[in-house]
Amino acid sequence: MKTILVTAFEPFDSETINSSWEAVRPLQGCQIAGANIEVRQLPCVFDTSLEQLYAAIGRVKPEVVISVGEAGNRPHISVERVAINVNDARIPDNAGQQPIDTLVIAGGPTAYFSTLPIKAIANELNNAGIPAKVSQTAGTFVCNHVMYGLLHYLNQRFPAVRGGFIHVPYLPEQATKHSGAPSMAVEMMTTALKIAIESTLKHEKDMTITGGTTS
Ligand code: PCA
Repeated sequence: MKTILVTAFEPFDSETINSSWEAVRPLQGCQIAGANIEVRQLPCVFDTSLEQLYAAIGRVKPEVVISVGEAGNRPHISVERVAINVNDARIPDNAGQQPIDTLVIAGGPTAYFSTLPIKAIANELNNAGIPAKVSQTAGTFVCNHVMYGLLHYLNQRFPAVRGGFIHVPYLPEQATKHSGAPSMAVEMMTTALKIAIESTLKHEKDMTITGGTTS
């Protein structure tokens, strides 16, 4: 049976919960479209997050890796197209590190494209009544760092394994503390991730450019 590794993050930026973890946590041990789902929480810390991700890939041996993070200012599910080789932190991470204009991987290409079927995922989410878009930036904080490190690692070590990143909005209970912030119910986010997994298993390739690097 295929295994899919789904990661999410611990809380950061003085939040007590992280919407990505709340959405991903219920998927542990689920079977979706004949695949077994393994979930892991990553620390919101540069480098340590990647060490833990690589260790999880080594243990779980997944066919697909989907990393999920919180983007509190976005109203929809963001299916990320590209990760860039830049760390440029607006705030310190959970270990107090705040890299400015450093490389994620020295000597790595400028960027990696997601190898998930990003257009198919966004379309199928919208067809299910869930607001979603392909996003052209995962930012320059720990989420982009994890997406870049994931795609670099898969490219170098496990080229047959597909991977990518999805950002989810705040949960309603988080949005109450940020005036005017958009939010989405956790059940809708979890359903969205199930659809993203089904869509990934259904579409080996997308209509868009996937799997390449830019240098
Ligand atoms: N969101 C942050 C890091 C952890 C998370 O959930 C980001 O978008 O970089």
